[in-house]
Amino acid sequence: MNLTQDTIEQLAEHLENAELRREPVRKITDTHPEMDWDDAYAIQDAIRARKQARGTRIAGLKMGLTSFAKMRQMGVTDPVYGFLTDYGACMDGGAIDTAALIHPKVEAEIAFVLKHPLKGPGCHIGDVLAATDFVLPAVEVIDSRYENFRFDLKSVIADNTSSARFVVGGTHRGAEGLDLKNLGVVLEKNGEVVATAAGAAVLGHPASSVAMLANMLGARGRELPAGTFIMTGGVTEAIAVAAGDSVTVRYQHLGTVSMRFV
Ligand code: OOG
Ligand code: MG
Repeated sequence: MNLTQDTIEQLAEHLENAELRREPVRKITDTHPEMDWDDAYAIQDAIRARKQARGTRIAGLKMGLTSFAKMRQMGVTDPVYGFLTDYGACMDGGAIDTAALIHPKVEAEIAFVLKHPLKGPGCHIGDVLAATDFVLPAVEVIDSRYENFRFDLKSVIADNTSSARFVVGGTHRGAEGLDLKNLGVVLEKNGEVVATAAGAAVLGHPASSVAMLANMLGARGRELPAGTFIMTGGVTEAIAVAAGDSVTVRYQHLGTVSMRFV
């Protein structure tokens, strides 16, 4: 760690205020180029603590930048993790208020709910599938607090990996008998197909994203408890949305997830 506790707290407040006031800011590595990975996750943890102190509940965890499409789009090379909040959960088929967001984008994702805890290091797809209660279709609405979505990995980790809203579909299936690698995903905006992918777009198999999360948390002495809801990362590049847009994502074997932006 290179930053003092005071600086970590101050950067957490700065980034959380950007979210709450919807005022984008410059990426924080411009002013704090010395910050390291532990500093970045410490800032994210401090944002989480600020929210929890005000009564926010943590709804789950997310992996980000797990597909080559996303890494290419954002110009980065490694996956990251963040947390989901209770106020971020939106209804399938409902309306999402863009007035509370800066520059939202949607991502089609496959989500897992665990029935057993997972603790890295050494977690692999087999451990994840054995620990999975069921999988669900989900859409993440990301909203970077950085101007023009311009960031580097440390800045985006500190900004809770652009986490903002998410919508979970109602079709849940056990992982057994589901070919998650070949599972097709079709993303439509205003009735037009704008992106397509298969589950394998995420690190070769969405379960490897969960394994990587368990291993990244394990390196920090943490584990994934039974019952954890995990979003594994966008299978395609993220698609910008604005008030008036509607989005439907069709998942092979897992139904659809839809929302409109107002
Ligand atoms: C970072 C978050 C990426 C995903 O699913 O890849 C993410 C960003 O692109 O703003 O959530
Ligand atoms: Mg995402």
